[in-house]
Amino acid sequence: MKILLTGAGGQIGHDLIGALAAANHDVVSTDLAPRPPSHAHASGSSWKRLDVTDAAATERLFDEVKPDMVFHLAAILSARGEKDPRLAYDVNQTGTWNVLEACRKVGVGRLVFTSSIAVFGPPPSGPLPDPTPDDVALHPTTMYGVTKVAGELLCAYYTKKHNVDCRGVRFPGLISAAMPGGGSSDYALFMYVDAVRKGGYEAFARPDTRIPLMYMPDGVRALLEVAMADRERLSRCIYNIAAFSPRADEIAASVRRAIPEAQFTYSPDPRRQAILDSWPQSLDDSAARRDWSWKPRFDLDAMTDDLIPRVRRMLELGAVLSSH
Ligand code: AKB
Repeated sequence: MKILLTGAGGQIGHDLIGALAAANHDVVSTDLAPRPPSHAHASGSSWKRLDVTDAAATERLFDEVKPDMVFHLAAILSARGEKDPRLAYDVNQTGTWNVLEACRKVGVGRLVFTSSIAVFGPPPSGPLPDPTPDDVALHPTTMYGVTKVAGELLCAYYTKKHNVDCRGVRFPGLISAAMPGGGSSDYALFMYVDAVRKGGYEAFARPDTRIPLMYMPDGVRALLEVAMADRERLSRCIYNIAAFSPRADEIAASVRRAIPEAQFTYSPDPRRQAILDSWPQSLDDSAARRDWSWKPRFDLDAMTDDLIPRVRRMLELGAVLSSH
């Protein structure tokens, strides 16, 4: 199958390109930026420049490539989006519109959308139910969340009206040995990275912060499973998926199993803490489990055991990550 990725230079693209290529798909990776050195493993797949905010360029490239399926990953995440809401609106909202319109005009049959737990926020009537199901009223508190809600609704609209078969998942905070990109959930990854390279980490979140998290291999598998599922099995377009929901200090304890000397302190950043506090503590993913047999493979400690050697390798290869 010919598969085009938008935003391929980000954290998900890093692992998704390899998984698609391993399954013998013909992968065309696109991003505003050139292929990052961290994506050198994907040098077999082609890389093209695409700014999804440019409608004409998006349609032109889709027409040239004529993909069977598009994974739409391009997005500005929650923390960066609050620093530059206009940019988040342009990339996430206008970009998603442009990608859907290009699919409609060029006749791309299927689009896979990456939504997020950021679509949720506390309703006026009280806290979110825990676990939070797929269908609660959505009250996002960030521009990222607002645009992801709109993207989900556009996906349902294009599926119904324009025969573009859109499906996708609401990702928890994703953790992997790759560059994160301006998310509020990044504290969780930096607990690993800074424990390895500095012997500890000052988290920008409180120790009792609890949000849904997922290890990237499960996240990539979820995307592939929902992408390839028979349409008749899907009762909705976008699904909650869940793996584990540790407190920040439980992540620290898990890291200390592997690096006993690692020191963790907590200095909450009010803006990012408010975003984290607005998200669900855990997700109900029973619809994904029922419709396409979704099941995570990694719990917190299994992720820790697999991830720490990968973080070591990433740092040896010279990745430069800023903790803030
Ligand atoms: C973020 O923190 O903004 C993202 C997300 C949870 O979608 N990682």
